Amino acid sequence: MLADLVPAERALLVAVRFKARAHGDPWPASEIQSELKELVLSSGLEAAEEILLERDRPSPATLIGSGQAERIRDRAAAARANVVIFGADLSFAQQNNLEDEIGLKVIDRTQLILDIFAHRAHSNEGKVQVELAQLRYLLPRLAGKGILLSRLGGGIGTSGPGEQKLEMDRRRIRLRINRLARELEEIRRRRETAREKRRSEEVPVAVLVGYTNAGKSTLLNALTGAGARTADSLFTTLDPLTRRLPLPDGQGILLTDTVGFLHRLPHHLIEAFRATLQEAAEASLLLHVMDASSLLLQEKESAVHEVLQDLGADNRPILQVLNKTDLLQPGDKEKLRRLYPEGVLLSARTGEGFGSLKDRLLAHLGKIQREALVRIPRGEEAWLSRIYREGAVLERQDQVRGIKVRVRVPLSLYGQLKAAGYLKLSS
Ligand SMILES: Nc1nc2c(ncn2[C@@H]2O[C@H](COP(=O)(O)OP(=O)(O)OP(=O)(O)O)[C@@H](O)[C@H]2O)c(=O)[nH]1
Ligand SMILES: [Mg+2]
Repeated sequence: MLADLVPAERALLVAVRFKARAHGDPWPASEIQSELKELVLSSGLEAAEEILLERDRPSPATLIGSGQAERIRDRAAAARANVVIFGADLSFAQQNNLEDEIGLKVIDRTQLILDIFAHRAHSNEGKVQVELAQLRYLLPRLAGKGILLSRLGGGIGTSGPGEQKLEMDRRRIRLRINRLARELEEIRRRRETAREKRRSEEVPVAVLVGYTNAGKSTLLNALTGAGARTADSLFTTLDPLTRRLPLPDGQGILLTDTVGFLHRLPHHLIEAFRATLQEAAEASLLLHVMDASSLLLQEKESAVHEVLQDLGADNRPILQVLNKTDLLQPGDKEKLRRLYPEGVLLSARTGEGFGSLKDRLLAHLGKIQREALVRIPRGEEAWLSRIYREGAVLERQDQVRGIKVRVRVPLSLYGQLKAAGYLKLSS
């Protein structure tokens, strides 16, 4: 990758928080600042110096005002930084003005996040989605036809699957966007077919969703031995990974791990990752994995809900999983139980709480009902009594060789009727 060829970049971090209500961020300034630092470190850059700016409202030309830009220039020089990273989004004009005033390359929050995604994309699907998001971000930033992206220089903001784009002009970028969008549509269709197949096999799917770094992949690994990559870093997982979790009832459930969320996640990325995240919108259950040891537990929870809403997945049943209980202080668990009476407290690291998670998954499966048309042969009426006991008979027709019934039964019984060969047509 291009970024690997250029000398390590030393970044000056500028966290920005506006106080005016219309522009405000509910997060405390210190947390905005530490999330920016985590993002920067996750992108592989060195954090040379950090500045926190609290302003009333954004200034149209430079976001932070000219006086502040001068201050940044001096601080950057003192810290020998060669790139300035803003923890806010900048318009094209703001970015240009700031670069002029500061005299260094300026990267905004969306570009930083896109860069991390670009480094993490391994699968074709991941690469297509990231490149599409990068190009859609860059297109309106090309001032005029013919201006080359290479003016951005190497390093941060130019790495990843989209790096060959450097020499492209607007027209070629549009063509490439169209091609990638078509490829993505193809991917979406393939995923849809795979989901159809699972639906027809009646396998329930639970999708692990949650804030980045909450421990989703660690939990999937601990439960199923999946071997997914985990790290104390943001956006470790990009590609969905599905594994079967056997449960004591002899059936099981499919668990799908996927990309983590972030507060103010760039819309470009949500759009681009729609194909991957569609799993969540159709899940039988969402396991919302939270880092119970985080000081921003509830803020992160609402950030996740916002993304789920954006994806049309907020109507799915949710099981709250409060992870990392091994890091809690005495007394924390009681507090969490009061805050999340429906939640499961567990530690993906130690295995504490896995039993109750499995019980809750079983309880969820027990609630899933299926309608079916069934024919019970004479002599096998015991099945019929089970159907009456565990489910409901919607229609009944007594025939010479057996009893034909339309039933609504729990998934487990449905599976057993199917295995016994009594299922006629699913309805
Ligand atoms: N102490 C402790 N650490 C945990 C636990 N679960 C996960 N972690 C750590 O938290 C960090 C993030 O874990 P991941 O499983 O990669 O998190 P993720 O939710 O998949 O993150 P993304 O893929 O980036 O969205 C890693 O350093 C894990 O070792 C836990 O129960 N206890
Ligand atoms: Mg992960």
